[in-house]
Amino acid sequence: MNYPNLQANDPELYQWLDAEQKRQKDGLEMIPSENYVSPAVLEAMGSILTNKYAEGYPGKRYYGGCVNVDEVENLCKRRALELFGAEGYRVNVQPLSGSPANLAVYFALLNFGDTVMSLPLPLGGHLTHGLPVNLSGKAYKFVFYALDPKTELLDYDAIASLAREHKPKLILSGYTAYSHIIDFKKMHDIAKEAGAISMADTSHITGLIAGGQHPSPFPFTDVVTTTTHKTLRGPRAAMIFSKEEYGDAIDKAVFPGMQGGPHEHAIAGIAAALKEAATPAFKEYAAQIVKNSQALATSLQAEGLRLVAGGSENHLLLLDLTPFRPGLGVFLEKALDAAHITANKNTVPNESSSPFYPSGVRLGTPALTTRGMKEAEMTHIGTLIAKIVKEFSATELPEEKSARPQAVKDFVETLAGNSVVKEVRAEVAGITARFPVPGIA
Ligand code: DSN
Repeated sequence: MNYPNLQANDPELYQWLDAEQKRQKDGLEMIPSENYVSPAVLEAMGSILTNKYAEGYPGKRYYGGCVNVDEVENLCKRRALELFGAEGYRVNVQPLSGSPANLAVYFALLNFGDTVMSLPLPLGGHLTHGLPVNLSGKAYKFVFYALDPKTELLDYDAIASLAREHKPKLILSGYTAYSHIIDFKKMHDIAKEAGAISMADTSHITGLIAGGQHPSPFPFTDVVTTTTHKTLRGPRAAMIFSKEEYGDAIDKAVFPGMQGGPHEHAIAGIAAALKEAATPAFKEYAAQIVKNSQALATSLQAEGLRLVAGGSENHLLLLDLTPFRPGLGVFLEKALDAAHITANKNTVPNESSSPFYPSGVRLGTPALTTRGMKEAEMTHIGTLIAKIVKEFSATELPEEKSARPQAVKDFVETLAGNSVVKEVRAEVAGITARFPVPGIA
């Protein structure tokens, strides 16, 4: 039991933390953007630093009593620059999360209406990479590049020619559902040729970069943003690295442009995670994430399932269920959930259904690797996922849009009594019992 005070004083709230703790322990966490932080990161996040206001930056605050948080924030920044060998860069560790970090960069370096190039969300981009309903898509003119329709990989020649045509002010790389290596140097060179700022949102793969498992965007990319809670295994927060010439504008955009007081407890959590990420053990962890992802891909493919772009070179893979039924992703997410495997529905390239009822499921290995699972477990888990896919592969998404929510509800109700779900859930319990979660007693 990790929350004795809540348990004693607020049982109404405690019950949900307790239930969530059990869910995180008893299930296979396979959302590629999730992870389990260390007890040290949890301590920092739950620390008394949450009591402190510190608007401003170290040495230039708008509040008294910042002597200690100044040291925490400076330590965090030093560790961040050292970990990535980011010489000539400045880092801002105050963004509250990834979306505000990206918006702060645009706010700092662009005028409203300026042209930006990115990969759209349905192909693996992000909300803040220009989705029309997101502030990014409303405030700036996004021109989208696509993936090569045959290989489902980035087509650098096509991106370069689009950049020549549109002359954007900023070109964005870094994705949320791309399972292969990104050539950040090529993306930077394309930007420079077009007279654009190069920006990489490395959120998903920052831990792999730190661990030497993915080429780095340093020391050439103009601006690098990242969340800290994915493969980096830190708290829910973000950082912006920028070449010195952009540093003042970015600092001003974060505070006072977009945010007030920074979350110094989260900054302490980032500092703790960065120390861990600099160890040889973290390098091994990053290498194992990739080996596990490849073992999982091999297992799923051996079961006859289709992976977008033919597999995985990083921490994630995208299962395309279109060959069974368009729109099957939503049902599969629910069925996996019932079997205690947590993943998320996702669009696939050339999606033939819709973003809310997509045809894919995104899977990842960072959290399972944190628990110590290796290739043998991934191979086994691949067969379990395939069992679920095959059991439900004929599930039809109604043509009629208004009938879809009820169809999903009805489907979920059938899951508790399904024998394949029960069988897979029992096997999942056998696996999770052998691999404790750090920080969960
Ligand atoms: N929502 C995150 C993800 O799951 O990929 C990206 O910010």
